[in-house]
Amino acid sequence: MPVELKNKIYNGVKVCRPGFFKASPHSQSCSKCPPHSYTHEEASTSCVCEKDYFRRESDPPTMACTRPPSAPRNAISNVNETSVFLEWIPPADAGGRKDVSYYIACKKCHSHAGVCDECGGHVRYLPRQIGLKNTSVMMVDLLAHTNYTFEIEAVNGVSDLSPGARQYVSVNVTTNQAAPSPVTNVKKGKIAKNSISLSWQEPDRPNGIILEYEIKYFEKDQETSYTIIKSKETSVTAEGLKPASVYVFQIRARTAAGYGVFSRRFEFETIPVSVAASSDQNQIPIIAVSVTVGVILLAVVFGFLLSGSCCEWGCGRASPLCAVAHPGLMWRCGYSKAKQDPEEEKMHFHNGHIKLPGVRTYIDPHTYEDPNQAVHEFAKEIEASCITIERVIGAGEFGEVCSGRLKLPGKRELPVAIKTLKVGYTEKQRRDFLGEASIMGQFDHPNIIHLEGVVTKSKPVMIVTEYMENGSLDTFLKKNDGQFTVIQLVGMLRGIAAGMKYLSDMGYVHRDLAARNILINSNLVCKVSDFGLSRVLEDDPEAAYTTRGGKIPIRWTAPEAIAFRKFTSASDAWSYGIVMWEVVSYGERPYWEMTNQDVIKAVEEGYRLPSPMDCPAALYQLMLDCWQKDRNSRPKFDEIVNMLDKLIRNPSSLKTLVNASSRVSNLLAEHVSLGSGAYRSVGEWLEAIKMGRYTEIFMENGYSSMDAVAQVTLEDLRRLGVTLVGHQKKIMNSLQEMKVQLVNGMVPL
Ligand code: ACK
Repeated sequence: MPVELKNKIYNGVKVCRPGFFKASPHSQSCSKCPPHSYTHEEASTSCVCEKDYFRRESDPPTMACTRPPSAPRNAISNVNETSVFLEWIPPADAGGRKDVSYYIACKKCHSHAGVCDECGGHVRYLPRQIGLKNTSVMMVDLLAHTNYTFEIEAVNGVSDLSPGARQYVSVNVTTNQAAPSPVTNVKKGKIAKNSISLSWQEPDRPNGIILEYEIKYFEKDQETSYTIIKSKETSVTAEGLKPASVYVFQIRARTAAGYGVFSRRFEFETIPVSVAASSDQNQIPIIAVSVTVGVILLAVVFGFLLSGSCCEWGCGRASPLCAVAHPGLMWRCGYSKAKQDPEEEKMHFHNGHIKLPGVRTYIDPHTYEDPNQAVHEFAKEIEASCITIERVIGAGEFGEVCSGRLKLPGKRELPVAIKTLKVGYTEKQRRDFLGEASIMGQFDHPNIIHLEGVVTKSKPVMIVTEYMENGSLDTFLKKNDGQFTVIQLVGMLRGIAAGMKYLSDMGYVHRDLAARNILINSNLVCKVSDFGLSRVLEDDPEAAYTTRGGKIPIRWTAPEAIAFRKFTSASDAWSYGIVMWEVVSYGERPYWEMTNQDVIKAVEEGYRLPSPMDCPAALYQLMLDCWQKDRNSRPKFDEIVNMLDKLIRNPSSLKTLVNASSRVSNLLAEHVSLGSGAYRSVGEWLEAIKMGRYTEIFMENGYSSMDAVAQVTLEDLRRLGVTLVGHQKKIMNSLQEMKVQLVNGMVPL
């Protein structure tokens, strides 16, 4: 080789000149120094790396010197309660190596002082913190309401040899509120033959102020019949137990963010009668008491079953006496299904027995003869002087909606939304207005709008809720068209599904789930709202009268609910599918301007909304699943939450989009002719949708008739130079709409 020839030969041994090296004296030839290395000496056995380039010990001398990678790019975050998901794209410069991995540094920051500390060992990283090969990671078990900075550093095999600054991209996030972590440490106290005392420690991560504990216990192997008691302290005594029996206890804590999960099971055994007798001088009175307790318990259980079967056989209201007779059990007996569906009842009353769900059951405020009793049962009365109204933010059915501040004694000031009841209201209006508070006050979940309390003792009557900075989801999405990553949109949908799962577990059917009834806060957390009693009948401007007399928001409602008022959690799942469609299409109106009658007809005939633009195939499939005609085939909300969690954990599953050309096929005949539609020419149509600037391009490229235009796909638009997403959307949606109208015969053929 010409380069080799220039190296000198002494005593038959080749001596490498500067710029060349020979790793072994036995090797015959000199090699040129690999990239980013040099040698100024003759007879070098290796080359030295240039400044800022390095060689690992394990790198062969023939390998180029390399350097640390540049910083990762485009990091995005998605916060879900106290978990944060981070995703980024690889660095522009891998430093010349293939062994790039990522390291996550976590810092907890104090918002005012701008000071940050290391996060400490409580944070878990999934799959790991160091040596990440993928470009995403999830951090769990963070503290609630805390500012964190995550630094995503790209490292490679020579990063630790470089004295230069670390190359990272940082992301600041604030975690949301979260339920407390489980109680882990439960100790038995005094044990008698009929009672067991317990004490426990506060959960490791309370994530807020603990409002109360719920203690669930049952006799071992008799889980179907359990008792729940509540305690504000960290100790309790369960009484009325059977002697010499093992009882299983589980405890969970509640904060403003809701209940945490139950602790693991703790088993304790009451002492036998004989032991108790020998240590107890007062045996006879105790037996008498326990017989009495037994009789009372029997009476309670009997009354309980009676009220259960009463509900099952369709009596309209549970007896208010029930609540008075055993208030401790009121959440069970007071439950009435006056307004609920018989099929839903099976969730709680099965084969004549009460199925006790793990969560409390929603109580219809209609159960109460006195609506004031219901509202005070579930909502805290607030003194008007604690509220400062700042400005009007909207209009509700009953009066203005304002924003303001709430300062309760001993608590920090909170931003709140205040719904007011206008002056001159009727008694029914007052009842309906406060009915929403009676419903909302029963819920306690981070994805359900939180009720702070009500003002009923002075005027105006008010409902005070947490403040959601970004208002209603539909308006917010329209204002921010195209501004979010798919992961952010899925995060919003996940929140809504989690809220709906909670409601369906409580046995509550929403009936008006729509993006306009979801509120969104500054952290993009979505919360289900609008629990008005008469809402579906009167309040929602989208609701229309059906032939059967009810008023229903047609575009959001399942066919069986429209046809025969079969409102269930499965019909809520249909509406959830429509909300998914609204979210992915940034607040587009479902079925555009089709009339309600045409929507009913199209859906009955098996047509479904087409995929929104740029929609991940997995999301559209979930929408179609929610729109199954057979309501039992629709996914349950827990399945929806699980599915969305999986997608969030594995974002590459969201990369496959619904094929643009197949977008229309679901709702429409694909090759429908638009020639006989509302517009006589392509120019007229484009002008009508304010896209007249493209008329010439369309005409020049052969789209000179409405029939030809009907075949245009998104790819065609891009090819024609329509690059603005907003314009693409306008044109494709208008085409879609025209085809829908034709298919439904709205435009005379
Ligand atoms: O889209 P918006 O700004 O959000 O306009 C409506 C308006 O009041 C009438 O309902 C807004 N709104 C309702 N509840 C709240 C709340 N809790 N926080 C913030 N805005 C709210 C809603």
